[in-house]
Amino acid sequence: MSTTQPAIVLVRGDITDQDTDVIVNAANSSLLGGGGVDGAIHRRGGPAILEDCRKLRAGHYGRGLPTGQAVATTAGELAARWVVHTVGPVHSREEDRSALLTSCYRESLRVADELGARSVAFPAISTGIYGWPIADGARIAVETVRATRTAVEEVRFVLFDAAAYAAFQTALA
Ligand code: AR6
Repeated sequence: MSTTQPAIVLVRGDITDQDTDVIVNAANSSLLGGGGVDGAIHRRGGPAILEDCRKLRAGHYGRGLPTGQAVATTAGELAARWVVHTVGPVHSREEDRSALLTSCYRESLRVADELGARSVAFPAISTGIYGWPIADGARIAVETVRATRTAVEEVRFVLFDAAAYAAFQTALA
């Protein structure tokens, strides 16, 4: 695997519009859908994604996908080739779970490398329903991508709102 640093690109918009090889889903352990990014991906990608997720649950991931890990399925009707599902940690004020959030980005890139993907779109994992403060979530995302050896050439962070976009700009600077 030849590895150089991927270019990091910030986009304000909807992750389901992206034409990258991989779209990363901020999923939950059940892999069976939810709200936020997860809901949007399953809605636009169609039933083939859920079908693959059910197969994963019937096989190796009988107890679900553990927090911090990542696994690939088809992207169904999305423009991407694959969806890589990862489970972010729920934010806690009592316990430092940042290693798990770091793991989401690192493991997603590892799975993307296994697939031979050149471009990967990430949402700001855990910063919605799971409550992670956006500034810290952005810092962890950018630092982890910069520190990970990967053959992926472009990492695109797709931010839904102005505040998230600004947080990633600050983290990149
Ligand atoms: N495109 C890009 N970003 C989005 C989109 C979209 N279409 N929709 C939301 N965001 P979240 P989490 C932003 O809640 O915090 C689900 O129910 C959003 O503003 O999608 O990891 C799963 O099944 C936020 O900044 O994911 C889990 O149960 C970021 O994406 C749980 O939510 C992540 O928000 C996971 O929670």
